[in-house]
Amino acid sequence: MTKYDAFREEVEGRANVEDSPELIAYYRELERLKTGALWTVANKIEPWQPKSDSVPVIWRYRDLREHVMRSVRLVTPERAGRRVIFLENPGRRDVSAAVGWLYSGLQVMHPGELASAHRHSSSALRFIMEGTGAYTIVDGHKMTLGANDFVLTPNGTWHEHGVEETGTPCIWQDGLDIPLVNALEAGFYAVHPDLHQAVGFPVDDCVSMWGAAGLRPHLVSWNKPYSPLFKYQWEPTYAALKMYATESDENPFDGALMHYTNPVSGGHVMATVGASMQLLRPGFRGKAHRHTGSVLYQVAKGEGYSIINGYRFDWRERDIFCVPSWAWHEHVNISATDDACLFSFNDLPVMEKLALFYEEALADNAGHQPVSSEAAP
Ligand code: 1HN
Repeated sequence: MTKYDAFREEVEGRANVEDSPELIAYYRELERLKTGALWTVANKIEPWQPKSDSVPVIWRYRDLREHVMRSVRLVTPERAGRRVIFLENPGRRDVSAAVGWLYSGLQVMHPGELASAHRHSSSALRFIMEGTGAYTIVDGHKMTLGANDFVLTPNGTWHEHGVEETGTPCIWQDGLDIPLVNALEAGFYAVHPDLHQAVGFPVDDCVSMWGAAGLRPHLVSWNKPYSPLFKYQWEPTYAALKMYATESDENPFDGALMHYTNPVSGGHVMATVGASMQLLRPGFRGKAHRHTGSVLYQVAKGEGYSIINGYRFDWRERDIFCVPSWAWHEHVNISATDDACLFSFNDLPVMEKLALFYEEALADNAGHQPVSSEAAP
């Protein structure tokens, strides 16, 4: 029994009013006055504990890749704006979310293609899945991108993407907070007046300036609400994780978990979206916990499975899966010889700022969930 079940048993007095002809007539009168009786909706709008409409889902790359590639023949980036296949959670179709208030999609671009510049009040990121020659330009800063690199296009920045003529077809995951921004009714969107922006700085200058571990440039100031480091490369990230994994006590839930940070503040990379990479050593079997906030994972390396709300989801490189808010989850690396790495992004900066972050370890069953013998619904 969780502490919430115990709490529920102790508490009386939830709404329990039976309909009568007079009450039904009364409700109609209230409705005409654009009002309602709280006791008819109280149990729904005040759940005992977070109740996500999102369901755990895995999107396997081997199922999706061919369909993503097919879109290249069907639409151009000019026509489509962005050539993206988005991930739709069956419980969140109404807001086009992959989980909770987070959007995700797979974007594909061929060598020589480029998409026009725009900006919006949503914060966005991309995680490169395959291909060479991809680049993103953010407010005049051009960044070259390779597999497992992570790039930010923070809210309000002009951004555009392309693949060099000499490159190969590229696919990356886009992650955005669009559903959240729309829920808050704060969405703005603009196309760049010249359709493209001039590159105003040396290529990859943000990495030269802000990318040195533990060092901050003296003469450059930064006071925007997002990281000035727009690109986090895979090699130094992986090296940092391996180093951390040998030196630290293991986090029982997440193995060696590190957060991409704003080098100026040490905080999350953007105001509404955080991102992390974790390394699960060979044979790692994590314990189950749950927390508020939604998370989308992308497998950067290795093979394993996660148990989410009692269902097992087997994953391998480039698969994407989601953990809805307050869902139990535990991760396992099935290899006895190789480590596994999970990239993830989340809305935890929002939960933290609003003082809505709660976390709980599974106490029962030595910290592991019973696993359903059925496939996930
Ligand atoms: C966007 O700006 C991109 O910049 C991708 O590539 C997907 C989905 C909705 C709104 C903006 C991009 C997007 C998006």
